Amino acid sequence: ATGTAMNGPADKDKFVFLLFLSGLVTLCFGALFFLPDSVRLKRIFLSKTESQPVTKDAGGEALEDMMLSRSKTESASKDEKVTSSSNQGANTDTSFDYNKFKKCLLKPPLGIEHGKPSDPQTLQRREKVKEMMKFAWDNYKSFAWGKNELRPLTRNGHIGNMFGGLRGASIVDSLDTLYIMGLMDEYNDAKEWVETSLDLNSNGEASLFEVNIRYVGGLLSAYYLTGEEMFKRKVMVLGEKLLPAFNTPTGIPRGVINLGSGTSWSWGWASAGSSILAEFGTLHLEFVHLSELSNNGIYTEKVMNIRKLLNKIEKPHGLYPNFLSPVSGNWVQHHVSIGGLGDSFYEYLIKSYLMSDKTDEEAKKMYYSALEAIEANLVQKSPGGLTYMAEWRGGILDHKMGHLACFSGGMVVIGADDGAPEKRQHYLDLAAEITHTCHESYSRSATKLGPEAFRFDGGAEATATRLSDRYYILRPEVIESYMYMWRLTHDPKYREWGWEAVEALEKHCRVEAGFSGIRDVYAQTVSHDNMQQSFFLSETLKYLYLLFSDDDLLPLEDWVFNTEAHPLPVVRKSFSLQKQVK
Ligand code: DMJ
Repeated sequence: ATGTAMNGPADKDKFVFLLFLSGLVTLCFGALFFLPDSVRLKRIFLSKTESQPVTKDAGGEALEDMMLSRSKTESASKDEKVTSSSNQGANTDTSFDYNKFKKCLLKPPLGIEHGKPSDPQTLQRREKVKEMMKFAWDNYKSFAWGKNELRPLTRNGHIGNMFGGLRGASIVDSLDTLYIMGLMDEYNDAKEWVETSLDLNSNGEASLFEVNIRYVGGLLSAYYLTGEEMFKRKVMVLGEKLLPAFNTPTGIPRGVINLGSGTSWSWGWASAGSSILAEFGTLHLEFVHLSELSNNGIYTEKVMNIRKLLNKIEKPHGLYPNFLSPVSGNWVQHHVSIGGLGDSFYEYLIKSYLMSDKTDEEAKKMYYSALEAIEANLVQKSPGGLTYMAEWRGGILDHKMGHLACFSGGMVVIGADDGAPEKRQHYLDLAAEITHTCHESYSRSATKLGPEAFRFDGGAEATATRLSDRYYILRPEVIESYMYMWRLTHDPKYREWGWEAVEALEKHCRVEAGFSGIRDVYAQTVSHDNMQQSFFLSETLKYLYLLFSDDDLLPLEDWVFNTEAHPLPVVRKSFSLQKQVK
């Protein structure tokens, strides 16, 4: 014990000197961090894990560069300036060659004649859908211009709190629909608004998921379809603002982000601070394209990190529960659903594979295994012979299907060809059965529109049993499945079912100043909810228009629709190779 004790004045002097020396070293070391180029020094002195708390792997360096450019972002006043600073994060040529990209498409995006069908009745139906779009758009423009949605009964705008202070959701969501329909005056108005008035310097709390699927998706599509550089500049600024949401111990983003400060947190309603599968699992397509356009791999790294965690984690019966902790990376509870909270995660697995020019084998494997687990555990047949996808709560089935889950007919059919060859027909049949069930949920109502959720218990067969499930808010999923089923089977019944929906929308949802959701699909006299959702313009009307168009309008060989129906191009191997040799 004495060996460590002080032995007199000489030792005391040594101790004071050593203390002084260590103080000096600490001071110098600390000062390095305040030097202007401190990030590089941090890289030298800190270990990889210390310097990159956000992602657990490769993303560290790019993240730091991103954070560096972010501080420059704050001092920039114009969006365009921000873009150029953010591009400093990439270490290679940032220019995306639009003309080369166009040459790598297999077919012209708008077909030979904008997908004009030769059959007069189909053409007439398509014209009707175009008129509906113009009517919805004109009323939005007259009464809600620059707001997020139109309130068609009170003739004013709605802003809401999903988009963190961003405005014009209906405009951004409509750009591609207007463009493919050839509504060019309207498209030009929309484009001008985005250029002059879409303010990305907002400071509010946004849903990462909603901003991604509507704004990022909408701007990306607009860019890829038109080649307007302005859309690209805007989307790059916005994309960068979303990155801090991934700043969690696992890299699984939280649901809500302040677009100004970058602070993020979980939804108050999500159990135990969890993140939602359908939210963090629905970023892949857009983020891959953000990397494509910026030549900055950070976006792809973020979503690949999510993918890796989901692939690795143990799954109950092979199923993916809806709630995951962004801190521990564990499931928070065992609720599984192909409808709300889970839906588009599955959709993005198969679409990631298709969008990768069928090279993303991991996504493919995860999709078909997930589908197998869904079939084994959730797919049911009702006493009346209807196939449906039930929900699963810790092993107990809830015999209900949400309107949202009706996208799955389309999902299963677009993946039918790439699964095991012996399962192709089975998938086509499953997709057709699910789409049929969803159609039944429409045809069994008084309005011929479907409820928010329908059940298969207590004697119910594809009908809502609770008052609170009876509403229809202009959702697209059932029509989305008709569109895909039509494209892949050409069975005329899907066009007929689409037309039934058009007639029902016209009869019950069209009001004097736009389209409105309704509160009870079973009521003969409808009560309107006074909301024209932006997804009505982006999805419902677009899918209807495509249903009545020839297949060469946005051919599925070249385009994959994000979950808000914004078309994103397949990333061609040939294009990537061209980029490398540039
Ligand atoms: C849309 O915003 C998207 O389709 C999303 O995936 C689910 N909900 C709405 C439409 O119902």
